[in-house]
Amino acid sequence: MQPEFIIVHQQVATHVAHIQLNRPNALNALNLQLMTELKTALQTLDADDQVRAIIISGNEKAFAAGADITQMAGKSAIDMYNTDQFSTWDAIKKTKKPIIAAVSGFALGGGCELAMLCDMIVASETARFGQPEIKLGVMPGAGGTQRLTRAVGKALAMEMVLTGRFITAAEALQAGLVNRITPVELYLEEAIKLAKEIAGMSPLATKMAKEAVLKAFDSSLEEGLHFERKNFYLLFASDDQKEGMQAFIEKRAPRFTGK
Ligand code: DAK
Repeated sequence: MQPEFIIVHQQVATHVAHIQLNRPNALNALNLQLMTELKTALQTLDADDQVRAIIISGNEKAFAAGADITQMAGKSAIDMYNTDQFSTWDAIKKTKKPIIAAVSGFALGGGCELAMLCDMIVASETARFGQPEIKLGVMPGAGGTQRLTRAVGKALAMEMVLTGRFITAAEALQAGLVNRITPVELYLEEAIKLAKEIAGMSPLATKMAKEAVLKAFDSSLEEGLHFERKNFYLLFASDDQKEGMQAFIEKRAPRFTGK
């Protein structure tokens, strides 16, 4: 069945797929259907050998202005528990291929959390990041207090979470939340450029490297180093390692196959 709230561009550049959140009338508010569609699309692209990097974007006005407030407003704690939205977010988190968020306009609440769930963020100058849940009488629920704090540090994270203040793209860059900023007309192009660069590497190595970097967030240094070492050794079992090193020696571009 065709998704209703996302558009999937299977091949926006060689080995690069693009998922566009597409609920423009609600600033791409993340309702349950949209999140399920996003999860399914990511799982499909993750299993597709032709895809090596994935971009998630919204539109110029909004990446996503948060979870759908109208859908949540009347819910009880038990409704929330039974809906189990976390299983969708957890499934998205399991995507092995690198994901770049291309953010323009609002990335708020769940929208900011979704961008942070991605591996890198390319932002347009108009991007605004925020965790305004406090103004709704709640708090971030999809990783905002944890990922934001790790990305920007305690002082700014506390301020954003406790006041709901939005930060600009420039502040986000300075704080380390985003990788780079572009003029609004170029943010998607820049994300594609970055994704293409990554897609030119060994797909096996990028997956294992991503996995190892993410390990830094939930392990001690010793455990993380041990994990890194395991993946490092494992890559010497791949054709891509032989090809990559041989290509260097022969002074030519490598041809990676993901084997
Ligand atoms: N939900 C539903 N509709 C939204 C929305 C949202 N988050 N944000 C905007 N819209 C809708 C507006 O209602 C409006 O619809 P119509 O009235 O035209 O039908 C349309 O989008 C355009 O919005 P505005 O007219 O408000 O546009 P403005 O430019 O004036 O203002 C704004 C833009 C972004 C400042 C404003 O829309 C706004 O404050 N939006 C709400 C931002 C917000 O509070 N976001 C946090 C939501 S709470 C979880 C996972 C995640 C979450 C929770 C649980 N689990 C896994 C369990 C996340 C929670 C949240 O994100």
